[in-house]
Amino acid sequence: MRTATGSKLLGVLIGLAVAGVLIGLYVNKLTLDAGSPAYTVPVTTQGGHKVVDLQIETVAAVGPQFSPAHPDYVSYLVRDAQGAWLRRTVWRLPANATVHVTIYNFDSASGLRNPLYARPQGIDGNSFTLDGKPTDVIDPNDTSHTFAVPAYGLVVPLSGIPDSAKHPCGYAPCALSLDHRTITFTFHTGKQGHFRWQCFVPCAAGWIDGFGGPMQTIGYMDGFLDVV
Ligand SMILES: [Cu+2]
Repeated sequence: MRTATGSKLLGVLIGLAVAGVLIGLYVNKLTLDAGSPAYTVPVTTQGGHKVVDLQIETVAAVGPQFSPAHPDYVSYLVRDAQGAWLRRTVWRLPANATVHVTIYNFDSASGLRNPLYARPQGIDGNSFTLDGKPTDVIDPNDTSHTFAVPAYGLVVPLSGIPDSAKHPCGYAPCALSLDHRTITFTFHTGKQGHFRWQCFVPCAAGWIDGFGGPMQTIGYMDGFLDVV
């Protein structure tokens, strides 16, 4: 009797360990599969202080040019100094710097699961500009994506384009002549480190709860700030 219980327990423990390892391998695969090389954001110095200009676009479908394996993945892209869009979501930033961010969002709204994120936090003035207008809260249902850096207590909700938009972007890169919203804000990096950033809107259409695929793969809706 005792031995039977003991071997049952052992069986359960082995089963749990195997499941844990498999989950770990799966997450590791997702992270590395479409992992992103780092993009070093150019730095300027103003009055002895480091300043960077980070330009990003968010798109409903990344397209075959950037991701032949997953053209329909929702994604972030970064703009380099020459104006070219790159599918890189690991951004190298200087420590103790001011970061001016411009996000062009070409996607429509999915809505926030947690309405608290409709109010920006962790940015200068806890306010951003939305199409040029100072904004400190949006309707949670209008949210398309968020840009969030949990280690900084930073979250910015990105308003979507209306479903009735006449000139939506198909595949990235999306030209600024197509329908989009423009969001600008400023934040500051502190000490050196490797900080995760991510979207908190369940925007991955076709995945369980909208949180699979591009939402859990580095290089689409997630990345890192490499603060050096
Ligand atoms: Cu998103």
